[in-house]
Amino acid sequence: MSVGNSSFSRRRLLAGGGSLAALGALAACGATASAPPRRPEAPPRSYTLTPQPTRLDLGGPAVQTWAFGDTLPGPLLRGTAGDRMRVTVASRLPAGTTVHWHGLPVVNAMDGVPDVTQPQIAAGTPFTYEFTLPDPGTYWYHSHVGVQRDRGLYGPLIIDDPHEPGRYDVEWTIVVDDWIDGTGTTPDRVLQRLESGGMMMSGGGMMGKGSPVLGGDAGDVTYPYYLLNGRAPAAPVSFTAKPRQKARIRMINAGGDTSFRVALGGHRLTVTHTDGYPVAPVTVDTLVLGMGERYDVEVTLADGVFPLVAVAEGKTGQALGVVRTGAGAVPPANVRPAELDGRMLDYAGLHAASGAVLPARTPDVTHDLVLGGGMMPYRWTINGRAYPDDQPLPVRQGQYVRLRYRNTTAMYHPVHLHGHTFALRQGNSPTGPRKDTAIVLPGQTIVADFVADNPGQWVTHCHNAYHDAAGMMTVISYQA
Ligand SMILES: [Cu+2]
Repeated sequence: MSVGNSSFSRRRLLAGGGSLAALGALAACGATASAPPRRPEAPPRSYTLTPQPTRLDLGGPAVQTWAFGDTLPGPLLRGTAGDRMRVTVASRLPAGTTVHWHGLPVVNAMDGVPDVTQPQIAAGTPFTYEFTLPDPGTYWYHSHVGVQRDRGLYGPLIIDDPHEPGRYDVEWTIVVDDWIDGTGTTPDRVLQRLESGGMMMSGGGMMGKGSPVLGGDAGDVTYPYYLLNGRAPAAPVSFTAKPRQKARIRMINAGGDTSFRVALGGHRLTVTHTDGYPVAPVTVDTLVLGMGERYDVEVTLADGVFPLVAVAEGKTGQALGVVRTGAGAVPPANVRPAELDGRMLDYAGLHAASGAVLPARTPDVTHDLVLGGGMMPYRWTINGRAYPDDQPLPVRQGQYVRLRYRNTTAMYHPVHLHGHTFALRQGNSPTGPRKDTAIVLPGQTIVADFVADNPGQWVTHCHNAYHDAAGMMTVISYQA
């Protein structure tokens, strides 16, 4: 496992020419150039999260796991852009933990990465995160220690737009997940088996059937359950509205090793945002949500009962929710709406909305991140190195930075950048979508541009929980 013990690594603090003095200066850098004006009149939105061992009913299966409190997903954290948010993490876990605010460009010391931005939080020693909510959108939070987030340690975080035009009548947030914890094993034991080469012998076969959409292997782990808002398809969550109402559906993939193909039976999906940021609206039948990615879609609801399906792409099984605007029976757990095989969203069809375009510049610095490694041995690398034996990539404040993620492996990787939102550059298009997580298919290179406007030590890593834990992570290191 790449994540160390609970001691705070001085090496990380000092990595890449940074200094303790520079860390001290970070407080002054809290409001980055892109941060909205604070609303000093508003008191901080205060929450307490309690990571703890608990028993959860998943709608049929009951499991012993770790979660924030006793709900899955964890509590919704919500505020308006410009608000301060204060979250006290009071752990009851038998292991150290941290919380990462996925997609939010918070001050570096609040980013929740063990050994990089803070020591792990121990039971009995609460830690308070406080930050300004930057851009509006759909975000989420999760543990950043080892494979803890492949237990139940995740939840949604929504930032409202003070200028939201309110074009929809109802709003639903769905969090999809692959589930194995408490079903006779734990994510830590799954990782141990992968690292000992023993996953091949586990029941059901390891690789599943594969996925043309994902370029081959669909994952390393076979999961017994797929969940939508913490429920197995035998007991799905219902979303109720009236016919002809406009719904905004916010989708978050909290999965450890599974991308989901999402569709709503009887409806098309108008995609309005990805990873928090607006896109030029595009209407599709289905989309694939990689681990860590988010999409917001708008739907004008028909009259009846409709399955909201998230198929485990390239695997066997699905998560299910039910949209209800009229009378009718709950769809069967294995329902397969035809929209799953209709027009699918792809990155080439996504363009940043006019106000969200990151103007292209000649990069001041370009870094190549070669994604390598594989199953035997179970080791995943960036530029040939497995974290924490990585080589940090230097940047300087104010630079226009280009990251080129090149996938030389036989498996896809959803890569995630902390502390910044990049523009995905495609060919000569100047309007690539703004994202913080993007799938890199086998053999593919993606180009992610960002402005270095948030000083600190920021990790970038594969959002497959097992690849991340087996080394596919490095640090974007601001130089003093
Ligand atoms: Cu990966």
